[in-house]
Amino acid sequence: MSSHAKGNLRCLLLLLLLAVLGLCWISYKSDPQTRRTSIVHLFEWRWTDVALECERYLAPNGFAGIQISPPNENLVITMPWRPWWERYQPISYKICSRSGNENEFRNMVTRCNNVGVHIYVDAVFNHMCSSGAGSGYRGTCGSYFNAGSRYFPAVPYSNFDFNDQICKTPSGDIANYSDPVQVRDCRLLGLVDLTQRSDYVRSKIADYMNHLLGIGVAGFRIDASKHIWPQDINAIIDKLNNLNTRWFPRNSRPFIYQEVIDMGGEAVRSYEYFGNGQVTEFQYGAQLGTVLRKWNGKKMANLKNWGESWNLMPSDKAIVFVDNHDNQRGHGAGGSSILTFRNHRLYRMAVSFMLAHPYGTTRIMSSYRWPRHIQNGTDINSWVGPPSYSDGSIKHVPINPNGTCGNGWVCEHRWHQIRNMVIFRNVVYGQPLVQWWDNYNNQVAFGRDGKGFIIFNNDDRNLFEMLPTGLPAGIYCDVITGQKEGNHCTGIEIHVAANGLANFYINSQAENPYIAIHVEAKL
Ligand code: QV4
Ligand code: CA
Repeated sequence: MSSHAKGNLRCLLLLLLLAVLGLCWISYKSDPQTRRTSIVHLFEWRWTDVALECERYLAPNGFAGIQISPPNENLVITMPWRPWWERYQPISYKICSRSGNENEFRNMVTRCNNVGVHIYVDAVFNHMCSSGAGSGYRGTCGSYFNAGSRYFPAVPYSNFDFNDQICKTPSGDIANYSDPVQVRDCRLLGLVDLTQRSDYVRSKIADYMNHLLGIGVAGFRIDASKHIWPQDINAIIDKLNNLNTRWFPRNSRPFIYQEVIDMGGEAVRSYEYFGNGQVTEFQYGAQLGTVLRKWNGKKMANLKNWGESWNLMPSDKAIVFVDNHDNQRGHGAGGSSILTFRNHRLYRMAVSFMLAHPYGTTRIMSSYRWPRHIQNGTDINSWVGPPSYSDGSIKHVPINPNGTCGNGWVCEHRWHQIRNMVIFRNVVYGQPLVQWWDNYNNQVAFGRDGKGFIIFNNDDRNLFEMLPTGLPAGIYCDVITGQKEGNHCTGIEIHVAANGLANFYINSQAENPYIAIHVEAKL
């Protein structure tokens, strides 16, 4: 080959390399939501509605996954209407519940996986139904059971599979939360307690979970994990198959998060469960609620070292949320500081702070309305189940022309501030928190290194500040008062100068007293 030809070849190879690099760059650039980071709990939704929501809303807005209500057969309870919590009283592991049958479940998992939204199943296997439930064919699939004799033939379980001989309290119920043994081996709320130390029980539970994995679910919330020995959860996880390779890479393991309520002061601690996967961080919503409500002298400036320094668990272990289906109605733990959709102004700020902050894996609550009725400090209607017809069937979730939900569904995940912050979190993924600013009170701001910036005014005086954002120069559209549509901004525009400085004004009385900007919302 002449040296001239060699030169041409080299040139060609170089061009080819550049072309490949260019293609990679383009595909990277054209997919701003490569990393999806948030889970939404579609509490009590029907499977057919979940499937539609994946396709029409969750996938296009970058949601990573959904926590669904327990899909297995449960005890039908009428009081005279059906409480939401009947679903935490299993009768068998058949897939049929008020949310739908197995065909509808399979259809949902397929359709959600096809658009890249993963399904996380609420797995209830600490217990079966209440010991006082009697007997009969009162499961949601019509299966027979006898709670008194601990007989659940549709699994099958019999009295050998329960902790009655192992629990040492006189009543058989958990009496003292400072004794870790009875927390695990006695009955939670009188629910008949399975003995997960038995290989038979472990196998029955794993069979159920493997059935779901085969259908294509991506992981599990393990209900009442505090009441199961961590080593028993570990033994069950060891029996689980990998994720379905129709949608997931070979050898992918199920995502596991365990429900442990550790507010301090009890025998069982969340770190005992870290070896099995992630754990719910209930301190997160309780503390954030206290700060935003300005209780106990707390202020947003205190959030400068939010995270592990607040005695929260390590970030990579934590599932975080502002409220959940229990503490939004006074069940479980968390206390009065918990913010919910009812305090919508503070709630939006809390959820947005959570989504902007790098700590933890974030879960958004999506609720239904119920007629709250407080008597002597407790909500006597906290049992009220989802919007349903007189035959007990759950109502569908109709979408109004403005994108909100009808039929009594709150759909917090569709509030545009929350939706836009789910996108914000994806855009800033992996970027460290930088440029923290506060006024020593309740005006705070921080950036996510070159990708996004957020600023809050939870004080009673207006905010006027010029602050370094760390963002490239340009005009950005605030995703809280509006959003970028085409090349136009429907909200406040923020001008970032060449040196990264920008002026912010936030009226303390504003309906949304905060501003969030990110590089995908640059005009
Ligand atoms: C009643 C009495 C008991 C008595 C029993 C006798 O309160 O003292 O022993 O009767 O039969 C419902 C009723 C409850 C009733 C129980 C059994 O509310 O009053 O007990 O049924 O009949 C949900 C609800 C519970 C509900 C339960 C089962 O929140 O109210 O109980 O479903 O239907 C702790 C745990 C934590 C738990 C949290 C609520 O550490 O794990 O309490 N959270 C999870 C779920 C939650 C669910 C369960 C666990 C149980 O998130 O939704 O409880 O699966 O903090
Ligand atoms: Ca137990």
